[in-house]
Amino acid sequence: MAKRKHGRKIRTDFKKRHQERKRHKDVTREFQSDALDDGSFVSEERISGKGELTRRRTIVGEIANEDADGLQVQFDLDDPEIEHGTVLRVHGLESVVRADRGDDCRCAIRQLLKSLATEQRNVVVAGDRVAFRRVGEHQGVIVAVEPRTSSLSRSSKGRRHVIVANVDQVIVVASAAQPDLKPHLIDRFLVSAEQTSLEPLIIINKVDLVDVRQVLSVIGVYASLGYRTLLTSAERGWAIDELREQVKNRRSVVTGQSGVGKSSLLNALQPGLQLRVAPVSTDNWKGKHTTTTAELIPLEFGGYLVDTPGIRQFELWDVVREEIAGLFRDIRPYVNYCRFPDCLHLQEVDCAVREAVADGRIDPRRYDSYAHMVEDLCEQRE
Ligand SMILES: Nc1nc2c(ncn2[C@@H]2O[C@H](COP(=O)(O)OP(=O)(O)O)[C@@H](O)[C@H]2O)c(=O)[nH]1
Ligand SMILES: [Mg+2]
Ligand SMILES: [Zn+2]
Repeated sequence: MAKRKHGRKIRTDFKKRHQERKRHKDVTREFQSDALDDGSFVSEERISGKGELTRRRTIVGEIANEDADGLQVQFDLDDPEIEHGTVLRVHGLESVVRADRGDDCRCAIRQLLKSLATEQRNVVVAGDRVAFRRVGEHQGVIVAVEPRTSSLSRSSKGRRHVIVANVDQVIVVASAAQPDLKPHLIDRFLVSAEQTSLEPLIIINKVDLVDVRQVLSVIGVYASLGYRTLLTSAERGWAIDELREQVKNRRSVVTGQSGVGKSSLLNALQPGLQLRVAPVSTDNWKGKHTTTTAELIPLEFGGYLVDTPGIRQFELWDVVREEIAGLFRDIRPYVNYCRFPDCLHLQEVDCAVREAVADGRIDPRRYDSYAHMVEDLCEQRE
C-alpha cells in the first residue's frame, strides 16, 4: 500500500479462525458418520461454526507478518483508492465482490494474501468483507480481509474448510401440515444453530391449512425460550412482510425439510429468488461453476441469502451426546445440578433435568426430543 503522510496507521490483530469451544475429540470421531436421518450428505463431513461477534471497523491494509496468534495487519484507513465490498462467491483464486458502491467486480487476491492461504484456511470465502483496489472497470485486487464475525465450516477427513463467513442467522422452516408439523425436527435444527452460534428464526409455514390454534402451543414453547418465531402462509401471503423485516440487511441461511415451502417463501419475498437458490447456478463469469462453494445472493431490499450447495440441509453434524443438553436452552440451566457429572439425563438417579420435566419446568415434548437425539447417538455408538 502506498505510504501516505497523513494516513492513519493502526495495528490490529486478525482474530484466530478457530476459537470454538473445546470438544471431546476422541469421542467426536466416533460419530462422524451418518449423524442423522437424511443421509443426503457426504457422511464424513460436518458443519460447524463460530460466532464471536466483535464487529470491528473495516480494515484496509497490509499483512505485516504472521505469528502463532494470527495475522498481524497494518492498515491505512484513509487511502482513497481503496474500496470495500462483500465477497459473493469464490472460484479458485478469483472472487466476485459486490462493491459497496453497487457493482460487481471480479477480483484477484493479492499475492501476499494468497501466500497465506493454506488448505485449511481459504483466505477469502463467500461472505467476507474485503478491501480492494480497482484495476479495471469491473476488476480489482483484494488487498485485505476483515476479521470474520462468524463462519460456517465443513470438515472433511480431519481438514476444516471455512465455506462462508459472517452469516447472521439460520431460518428454520417447518410446515403446519403437508408435511405434518414435526417439532423434533425443529429441535434438531435448533441444536445445530446453537452449536454454530447462529441466531435461529423459526417459521411454521402453511398455516392456511390448519386451525392456527393447533400450532400455537408448539410455537409458544419456542417463543418462551426466546426464539424468534413466525407463522406464515406463502400461499396466502401471510406474514411475508414480517419475514422480509427479519431478513432485511442480514445474511440468512434457510433450512428445513423438503416440501415445507422454503422455495415458495423465498419467491413470496422476492419473485425469482427461488430460482437463484436452485441447485445449479449458471450465472457466473467464466462458465466453470463449482456447485460446492457457497454463494451470497443479494436481496433487493437489503441483505443476502446464503446458498450453500452441498449443505442443503443445515444439519446436526458431529455433536456428541454429552453436548446435546447444553445445546437445549431449556435443559442447559439444570445440567449442573445432577448427582453424576456425566449424567445423560435419561434414567440416572437424582437427575435435575428429569426433576424439572416432572414438575413442569421443562416442556415434556422438548425433553422427548432431547432423549431421542441422545438415544440415536447412543445407538450409533454401539
Ligand atoms: N397450502 C399451502 N401450500 C404451500 C404453502 N407454501 C408452499 N406450499 C406448497 O407446498 C409445496 C412445496 O413447496 P416448496 O416451496 O417447493 O417447498 P420446499 O421443498 O421447502 O422448497 C408446493 O406445492 C407449494 O405450492 C403455503 O403456505 N400453503
Ligand atoms: Mg425448494
Ligand atoms: Zn441428569
